[in-house]
This record gives sequence, structure tokens and C-alpha cells, in this order.
Amino acid sequence: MKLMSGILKSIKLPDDLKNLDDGQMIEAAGEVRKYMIQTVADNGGHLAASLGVVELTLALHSTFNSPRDRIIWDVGHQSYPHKLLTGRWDQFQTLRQHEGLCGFPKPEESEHDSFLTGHSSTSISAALGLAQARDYNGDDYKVLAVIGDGALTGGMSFEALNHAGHLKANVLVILNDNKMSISSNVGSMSAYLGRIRSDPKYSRLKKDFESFVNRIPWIGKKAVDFAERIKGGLKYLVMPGMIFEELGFTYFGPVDGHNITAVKRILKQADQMPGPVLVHVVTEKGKGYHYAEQSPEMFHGIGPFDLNNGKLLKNKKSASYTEVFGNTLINLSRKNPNIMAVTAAMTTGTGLTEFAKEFPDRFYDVGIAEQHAVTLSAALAAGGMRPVVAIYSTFLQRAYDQILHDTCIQSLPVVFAIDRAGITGEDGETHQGLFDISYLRSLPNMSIMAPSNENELQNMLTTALNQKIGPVALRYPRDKVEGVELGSPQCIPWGKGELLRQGNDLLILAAGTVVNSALTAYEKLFWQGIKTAIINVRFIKPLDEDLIIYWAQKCRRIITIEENVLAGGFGSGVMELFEKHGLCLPIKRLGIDDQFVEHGKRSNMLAAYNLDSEGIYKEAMAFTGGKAVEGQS
Ligand SMILES: Cc1ncc(C[n+]2csc(CCOP(=O)(O)OP(=O)(O)O)c2C)c(N)n1
Repeated sequence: MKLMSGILKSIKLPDDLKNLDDGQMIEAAGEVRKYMIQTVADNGGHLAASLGVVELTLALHSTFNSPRDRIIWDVGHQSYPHKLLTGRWDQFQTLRQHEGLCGFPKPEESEHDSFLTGHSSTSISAALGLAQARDYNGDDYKVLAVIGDGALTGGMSFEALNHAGHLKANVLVILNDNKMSISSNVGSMSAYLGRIRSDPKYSRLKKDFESFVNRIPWIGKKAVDFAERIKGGLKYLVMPGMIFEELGFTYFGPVDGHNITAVKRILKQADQMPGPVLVHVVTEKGKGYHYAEQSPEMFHGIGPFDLNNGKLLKNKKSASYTEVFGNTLINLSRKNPNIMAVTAAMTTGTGLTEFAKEFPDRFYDVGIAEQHAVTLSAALAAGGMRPVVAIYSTFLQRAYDQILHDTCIQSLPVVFAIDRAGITGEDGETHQGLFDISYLRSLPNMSIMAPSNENELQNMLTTALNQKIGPVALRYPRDKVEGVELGSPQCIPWGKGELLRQGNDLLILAAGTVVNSALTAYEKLFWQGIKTAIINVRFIKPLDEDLIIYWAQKCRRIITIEENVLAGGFGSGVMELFEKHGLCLPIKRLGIDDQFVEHGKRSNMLAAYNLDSEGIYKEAMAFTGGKAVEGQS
């Protein structure tokens, strides 16, 4: 679908928007929406957030001068209208496809993407940094951060607001308040924004209360002080944006974010103000597409769907690892009242929706606050609970020190349910889960498991919740399950791997679901005369030393496979083990070699990095020269 027949035919760059009158802007908004809905219906993507900011994006680009003025989109999942209005209309159909447009702002892709985003709550810090560099260099361009009310729950946002107020920096923060994070937003700040949104009620209350206080007769200083104090306190309750004012920002709003004229007017006013300014824009997530308005959470990030009825195209036949994790946790929690679950704004994404319903007093959604989630969990463990903190691999990176300092040093029994570990697919570089083995393996007291199928996942979760020695990380992929039968959950032997195939020409050590690809490769290698031993290690830490050393000595050529970067990963652990045992054997490590992995379908990207069965076979043939070990076969 080309869709270049209307008003947007004349829009090549944001500057062209400046010639449109308000009526034409509304027309343009309709065209942007239509094209986004159609494209996401085909490719999948983050639709609801982008639909909510169409008018805001038009107003921003017609008021400011991108790329000279810098606009930073927090998280960046709402940047589709920005992409469409900044010269990427023709490529938009390639959104999220390998070598196509990225689903997030990417400076490499366009000069209009002034800073890379993907992880939440970074935009105000980034805007402040650019603003400081600008001032130091004597430039005068504008710097803007567009941040959602969900992203505002992240600690970094507050750190940056605090600093910006201190520096009195010229930065413009646009708060895009749609009441939603991925699901309903949580926390006191969210409640505060809610009070501002319903401002008329509070304004009336303020007026009534002030006239009441003013009518208090003179009955001594104490009463007057008291009245003043109440008035002061009331100010925080009733004056919109008072919190931001106290942080040193000039507050504008709230303004209806779907009224382009009103948004443009307020942006122009804000632009005149020196120092840090915050414009509070109220929008509706999913605006303009009935099904997304009805189910903004479902349309936050969605696969290809039928745009006539909003239904997903692919019928879900098999469950995902996420679902198996969620169901197992419920089953285990029914028996153990000390199990608690913690998530950082990803209740549905981490499979905890049903848990939250069944055990509301044992469940915490802390907002986009991974650091807090981990320390909270560590302290829950210190208080005798068995917390399971479920966070995607990529977002857990945020909480490294909380894992090390608050959890590992005290060896607290926190279970880290690391979803989306490995190659995650269409979201690309910012969302790959390719570092957790490296960043966790180096931490004393930490154990790491990786299931090769859903039955192992439930058994590993059971094992993790039954051990008493310290923190355990359980990493599993963003994928459908293998289709094996689920037995009743049971503990697996601690620190033990599983020999799946015997052979004496080559040893494959695999961690996670790559075990299954190795098993497929085994057959082809067998027909080439290479008898391969395969071990599903199950435990990345501690490694099953006896099993691995025995088979390594027997086969004398070793391949390790992991969905992780090679540096510091599972293969590195095996090499360290060989060094410890004085073994000097040829070893080939398959994984990601010192680079970021771009966006593209998970299966395609696994193939691109030789982590599917064909790639493993090819690598094994190259490594062995296609020959059995001499004298052994
Ligand atoms: C550090 C981090 N944790 C979690 C996420 C996953 N995530 C992406 S968008 C989002 C909600 C953002 O809400 P908001 O900022 O209000 O934007 P909206 O989608 O409502 O427009 C979350 C939790 C993330 N991108 N980064």
C-alpha cells in the first residue's frame, strides 16, 4: 500500500508541514494513522503508542526545526509518525524487517533521530546532555524530550529532572500522558497526574477552600499559621504541575494532545520560556483505531493482524515459554505461600497476569523500575519470602549493581526469571537478550540455568525455588515451546548436565533451546561419519565438571553453543574449566562475536548467526574438516 494520494504527497520533510493550515494538518493526521495501521497490520509492531502521538508529532514538527532542533523519543516505540514525517514514508513498509526500518529511533537510519532509544526513561538525561553540549559550543538549537507517563516511573527520569532543574538548562520536556504504561500505569506519580487531568474539580476545591480560609476570623497567630500551612499543602494538591515547578521546571498544561491547534499554541508559548520547561500533553493510547482504543495493551506491541476486526492473524497453537513459566509459578505458589512475584511494568509480557489475579497480595508491579524491583526482591528474600523477579534479559541490564550488591553479596535466594534471553527478533539491537550469561556468570554466589524445553523450564523453576543457597537465574527465550509433554514439576539434580547422544568424534555442549538444533544437526553429522556426543548442560553455572571433562577427553574436539555474546559467555566458562583441569583441546564457540545483532525475525537471525541446525552442522563440518577423529572411528 503506497497511500501517497492525499495531503502527505506534498510532505517530504518536516519543513513542508509549516505550510499546512489546521484543516490540512487534521487531514495529514488521518493519513499518517491509516498508513501506520496498515503497515503494523502487515508487519506487527508498536501501534497504540504511535497512534496516540500523531497530532503531537505533527505539532512538534511544524513548530520546531528537525534535524537542527533535536527531538528525543523516550523508549522510541511511539516514533512511527516521526519516521513517516521525516522522509521515511517510502521505506515504512519495511518496518521491523531485516534490513528495513528499525522500530525505534536510530541515528544511523536518519539525521532526524537525534539519539538512540529503546530502553525506557533515558530521554531527559539525553536531552540534558545535548543541551549542555550545545551551550558549551555556543549553539542555539532546541532540545526536546518526549516522555510517556509510564517512562516517567523510571528512576532515571527523576534523576534527570532533578539535575535539569539544578542546571536551569534550556530543555523542553513533553510529558505524553495517556494513563498507560504497557498496561495501566502504576504509582503515586501516576495518581498525581490523574489529579491534574481532572483539574476542574480540584480548581473548584481550591477556590472553595481558599475562600473558607480567608473567612476565618482573627483568633490568634496559631490559627493563621495553621491556615497558611493548609493552604500551602493544598497548593501541591490543586496546582497543576506543582511537583515539576518545585523541581525547577516551568509547567504548561494539561493540554488536549489531539487538538493540533492547542498543542501548537502551547508549544510556541513554552518555546519562549528560558530554563527547563515541561509541557503536559494528555493523549489517548490507540487513538483513531477502534480496536486499539478498546484494547490499548494488546495493541501496545502486536503481531500481524486483520485490520478489519483487530484479530491476530496467526492462530496461537502452541504455548510460549513465558506462559509455561507463568502457569508453573501459579502451581508452585498454591503449595508454597512464601512465593512472591515481582515485575517491572511487564505483567503480561512476563506471563504474570493470572498470578496477579490469583495472588494480589503476593504480586508487585513496581513500574519501569528494574533496579528497585531487584533490591525489593532481595529484601523480600531477606524477610523470609521466596521472590521470583521476572524481567526481560535486556531490561535486567539496568539492575546490575542491585544483583551484585544487594543480592549476590548476601547470597539471597532470589529467583531471576529472565524472559526474552537470546535473540529476540524484530525489536533489534536495543532489545536482544544476548548479554545476561556474561554479566551474571562473573558474580559469586549466582547460579544460572537454561532449559532446552518447556518441561525443563518448569523443573528448573521448581529446583530454583527449592534450593537454599542463593540467587538463581533462569534464562529462556522469546519463543514457542518445543511441544514436549509436561510432567508433574520436579527438582532436577543440582549442577548436573544431561548426556543426550554418545559419540567420540566431536563433543557438542549446548545451553538452552539450541540443544534442539544441535540434536537435528547430529543426524546430518552422523551420515557424514562424524559421531557426535551431545550434552545439554542445563547449568551454565555451576558447570557439570565431571561430565564435561570426561566427554571432552573422549571426543577431543569441542563445540559450545549459546544464544549469548561469546565474550564472557557459556563457551568462555567451558574454556576456563579446561584451563582449570589443564586440558588443551581444540574448541569452537558458537554464539555472537562482539557485535550488536540487528532486527529481523528470530528464526532468520538465528540462521544468520549459525545458531540454527543448518548453521551448527556447517560449523561442525568446517571445524572437523568433515572427518572423524583418526583412529577412533
Ligand atoms: C528499561 C525498560 N523497561 C521496560 C521496557 C518495556 N516498555 C516499553 S514501552 C513501556 C511502557 C511505556 O509507557 P509510556 O512511557 O507511558 O508510553 P506509552 O506506551 O504509554 O505511550 C514499557 C514498560 C523498556 N522499554 N525499558
